[in-house]
Amino acid sequence: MAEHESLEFGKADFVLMDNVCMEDFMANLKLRFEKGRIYSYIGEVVVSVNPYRAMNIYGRDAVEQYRNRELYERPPHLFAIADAAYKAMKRRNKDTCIVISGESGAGKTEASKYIMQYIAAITNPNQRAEVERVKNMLLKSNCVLEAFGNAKTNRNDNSSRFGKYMDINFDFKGDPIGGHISNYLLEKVRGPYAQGPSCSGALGCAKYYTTLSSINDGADFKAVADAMKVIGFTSEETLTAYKILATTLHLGNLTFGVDGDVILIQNPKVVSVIGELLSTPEDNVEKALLFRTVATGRDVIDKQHTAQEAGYGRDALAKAMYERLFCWIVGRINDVIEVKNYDARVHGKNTVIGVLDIYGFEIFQNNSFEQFCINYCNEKLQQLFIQLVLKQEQEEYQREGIPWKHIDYFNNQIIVDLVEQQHKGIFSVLDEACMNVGKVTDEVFLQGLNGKLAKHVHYTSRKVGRNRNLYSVVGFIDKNKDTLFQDFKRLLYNSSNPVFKAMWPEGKLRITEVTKRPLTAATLFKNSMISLVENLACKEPYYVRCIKPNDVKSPLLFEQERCRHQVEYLGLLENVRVRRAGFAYRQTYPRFLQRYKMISEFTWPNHDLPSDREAVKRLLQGCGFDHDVAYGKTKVFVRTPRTLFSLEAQRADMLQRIVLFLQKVWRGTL
Ligand code: AOV
Ligand code: MG
Repeated sequence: MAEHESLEFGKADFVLMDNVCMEDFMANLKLRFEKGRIYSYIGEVVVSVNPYRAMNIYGRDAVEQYRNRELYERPPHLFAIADAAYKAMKRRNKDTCIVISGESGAGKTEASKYIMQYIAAITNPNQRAEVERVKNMLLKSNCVLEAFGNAKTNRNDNSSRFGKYMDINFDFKGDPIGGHISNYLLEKVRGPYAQGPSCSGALGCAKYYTTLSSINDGADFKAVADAMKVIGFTSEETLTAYKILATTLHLGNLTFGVDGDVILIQNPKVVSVIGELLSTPEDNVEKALLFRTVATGRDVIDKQHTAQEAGYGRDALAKAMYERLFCWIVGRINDVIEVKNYDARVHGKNTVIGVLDIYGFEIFQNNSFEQFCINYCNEKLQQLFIQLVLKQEQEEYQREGIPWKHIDYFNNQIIVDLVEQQHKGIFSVLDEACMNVGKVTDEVFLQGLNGKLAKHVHYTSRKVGRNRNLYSVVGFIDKNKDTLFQDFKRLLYNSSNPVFKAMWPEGKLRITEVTKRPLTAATLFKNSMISLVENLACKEPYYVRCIKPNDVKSPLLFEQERCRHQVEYLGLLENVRVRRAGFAYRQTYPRFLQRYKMISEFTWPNHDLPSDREAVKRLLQGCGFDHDVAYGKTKVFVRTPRTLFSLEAQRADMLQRIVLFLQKVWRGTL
């Protein structure tokens, strides 16, 4: 129950809804959005609706209002959740994490920045130089990652094309001493290449051009250049980074043709520009684009591409260079922000707050491999969410010595298994199909799925049913193989620019030495998701669920259907139910008294009972609410929201009477 908020703004916490149903949930969400209240709670989960306008709620004064306060004392805010995560870490020595989810454009990245900003604002009161350095690095790293990893899409002008998980390490004083970034670079395919190789040329060009032009924008460009310098990139490295972006741009312009039996490049000038950018002879670039070196027994021969293969190779090269650049930048940032010289024996435990800014669930008209991966990731996070929320509840009840009753919920594990299970899951079937020699088609893969999964209750082939997410297998095989011809790796390794050489060490291998099949995109993604979830599962989680109110970036429009859909797949209603199945509200005894002591003669203005626990008991018995509460060791638990409303109403009533009384005293009329 948030203080200073009246019902004029709707219910600040959805747990306090009279009726848990979609209609009421949506009405409340809409009302709050229209009243400019973009944040709400479901217990300790923040629900955020993108305001699409500058809000004056993130300044220094706001920071001070949330600093060191309890969640329910102030109106819902990201700062409150950041503070809760920070307090848990500092007071209880817990590693915590903040998981931000929602679809493209819902406000995840902005939220993660406000959270970082808050943490930066409340730490290092003594202005220690080393801590300031680390903070500066962490904030600067964001600027660089955005410059290279974000682009304009039709859904978001500043869309992250990567999932990001950032750990911030704190020393025993609670000051940041370093960090680590993991990137989940999937969104490279969310943009230009999602449409398939055939039309990626032009689109890819536009997309990369936006990336480039956005960081070439005067001030921005300078900020990025400065940030790169601070992080320690040499000017040669920075220049090479730009050269890579430029190369991907030019690759997008390349077209192939055939003359009789011979394949050729239709715009050879582009090749010479690329040669220059890559510090490689033009002829080598041309050869790598048109031929493929293959080993047949002991012989090594140059096999000419078809125009289609060449186009595929060109797109794969652009993607791979961009991806490698991004991973390399992340690696370099990690080198400088990594915690150094921390001796736990001297300094005590080093604790962590992780911030996850990941791509949200998405279903389009036509869904392919990318949506499948993104949605698998979200199913997995949803599963973790349900498990942890329940687990947290359960643990709290145990800690407080309150009996716990089991809650039934939809166990998402079955969906997760359908995708990732060894030998039987969709990813396994896909990998198996990709291992086959000869021409493997998407159709063969589909048959494989039908063979193995026909009986699975959550798998259907070709049938459109309600509540089913439909994916098209077209492109799965190619996207999963994600092959970059060896010739390109050797080309880049043999560049006279040492930065390229360092980025592509595997280009050192000669054709006859390459035997190992690289891991498929699905396997890499699955492995990274499994390790992400393991990492999150051992931390105390806090959640921000972001909602995008409309598709036109309007601050005024709340598109009911659009929002309802998001509330549905984020499982927010289920979240409210889980939260209410136990106790809707809990508070420590002293805080509870602080808020409600005026409503009982036993506790106002002070009580003389042996403990705050006894005093709260007396107060609630006096009001007739004893049956609806449980008394834990340190907290009182209130089962139904109605009881809380009633307490709130009595409190408001009493406060008013006190005010009237004081006014009378003041005017001397008493
Ligand atoms: P995303 O991270 O969730 O999308 P962003 O955080 O980039 O979305 O937000 C998209 C845009 O919405 C921003 O550029 C802002 O214009 C606006 N916005 C979001 N949150 C706020 C806020 N709190 N106050 C004001 N404006 C806001 V993606 O990265 O596309 O999944 O891939
Ligand atoms: Mg983003």
